[in-house]
Amino acid sequence: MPRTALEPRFQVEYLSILDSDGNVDASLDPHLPADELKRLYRAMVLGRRLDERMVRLQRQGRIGTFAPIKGQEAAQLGSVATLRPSDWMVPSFRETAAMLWRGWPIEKLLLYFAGYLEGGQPAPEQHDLPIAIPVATQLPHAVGLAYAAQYRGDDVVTMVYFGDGATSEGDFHEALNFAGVWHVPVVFVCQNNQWAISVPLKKQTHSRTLAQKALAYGFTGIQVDGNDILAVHAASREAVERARAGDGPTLIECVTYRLGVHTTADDPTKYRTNEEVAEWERKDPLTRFGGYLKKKGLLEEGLETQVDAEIARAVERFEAVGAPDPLVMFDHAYGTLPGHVAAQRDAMAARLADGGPRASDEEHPSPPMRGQRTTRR
Ligand SMILES: Cc1ncc(C[n+]2csc(CCOP(=O)(O)OP(=O)(O)O)c2C)c(N)n1
Ligand SMILES: [Mg+2]
Repeated sequence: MPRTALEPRFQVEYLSILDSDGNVDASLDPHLPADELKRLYRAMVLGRRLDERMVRLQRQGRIGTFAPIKGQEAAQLGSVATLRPSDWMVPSFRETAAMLWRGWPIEKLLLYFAGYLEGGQPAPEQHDLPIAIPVATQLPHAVGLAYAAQYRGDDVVTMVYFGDGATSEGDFHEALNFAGVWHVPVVFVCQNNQWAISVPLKKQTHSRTLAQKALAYGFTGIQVDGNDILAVHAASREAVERARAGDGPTLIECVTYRLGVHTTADDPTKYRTNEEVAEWERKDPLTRFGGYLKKKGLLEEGLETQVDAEIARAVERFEAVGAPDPLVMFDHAYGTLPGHVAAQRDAMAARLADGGPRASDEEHPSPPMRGQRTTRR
C-alpha cells in the first residue's frame, strides 16, 4: 500500500507588522483608534519605568526578589489589551505590565514583592488569578476556568501567560491536551524570551517553533514578533474572538527577549553575551512603537515625567504601610498546623514578644527587613 499524507494542512504562521524603526506594513495595520494607541504606549512606558524602579528598590533592600519584564512590554500589553474586564487573566511571575493594565495598583505589586500577603490578593471583583511562582502550574488552572465558563455558558475568555521554559513541564502538555479535547475558550500566551534562567531555548525543545506544539493538541498555533505590539494585538484579538465564538483555544508564541536579569537574584553575564543583549536592544518594543506613534503625531510630551510621578506617589503609599507580621507566614500553608511547625510558630512568637533577635543570633546576623527595628548600622 502507498504511503499517504494524512494531514498535509499543518502550518504555523509568523506575524510581524512593525519593523525595528517603527515603519508599519500598511496591509496588516490593525488601525487601532488613536486613544487606544496612546493608552497602550503610556502603559508600556509605565511598565518600563516601574520595572527599572523596582530593580533599584530591590538593590536598596526596600523590596525582595523581583522578576523584571524589560523587553517584554509589547508581548504583555498587546495581548492583555484584547480582553474584557469580565474575561480571566492568569499570570505567571513576570507579568507586571499586564497586571497594571488589569488594574492592579502599583503599591499592591510593591507589597507583593516586599513579601506582604495583601499584595498577592486580587480585588474581589477582579477576574485575575494571583501571581504563580511554580512554573506552568497556572496553565491547568486557566483551562479549568475556561472549562467552567463553557460549562456555565458564561461569555468569558481566559488568557494565560507562561514562558518558553514552561513548555517543558507536564502541566503545559496536560493543559493543552485538555483544552483541545474540550475545545474551551482559552488563549495561551507564551512569552518566548529565549531563556529559562540560564537554560537557552535550544536546550528546551528541538521543535522549530513553540507555536507548533498546539497542532499536536488539535488547535491553532501562531508565532508572532513579540516585540511588535501591533502584531501581538492582531493575533490576540483574533484568538480572543475565536475563543468567544466557541471555536476553541489558540497558542500564541510571542518571540521576545528578557533584556534584564531573570530575577534580582540572577547574574546573566555568566551565561549570555553582551552582543546578544545588544542585538535585542535594537528591537526594543518601546522604540518601535514610539517611532510608529511619532510618525502619526501621537507621541505625548513629558510622558516619562508624568509616569515617574505616579510611581513616586505609589512608592510613598507603599512605604507608609507598617511592617508585616512575620507570623502570617504560618497562616495559609496548612488547614491545621502539624505539631513541629506549630512549635516553630510558638518559638517565633515568643522570640518576637521578647523584642526580636537574641544575642546568640548576632554571630550570624541576617540583613534587617524593612520596618524591622535594628541598632546595627
Ligand atoms: C516547578 C518549578 N520548577 C523550577 C522553578 C524555578 N524557576 C523559576 S523561573 C524558572 C525558569 C522559567 O523559565 P520560563 O518559563 O522561560 O519563564 P521566564 O522566567 O523566562 O519568564 C525556573 C526554572 C520554579 N519556580 N517552579
Ligand atoms: Mg523564558
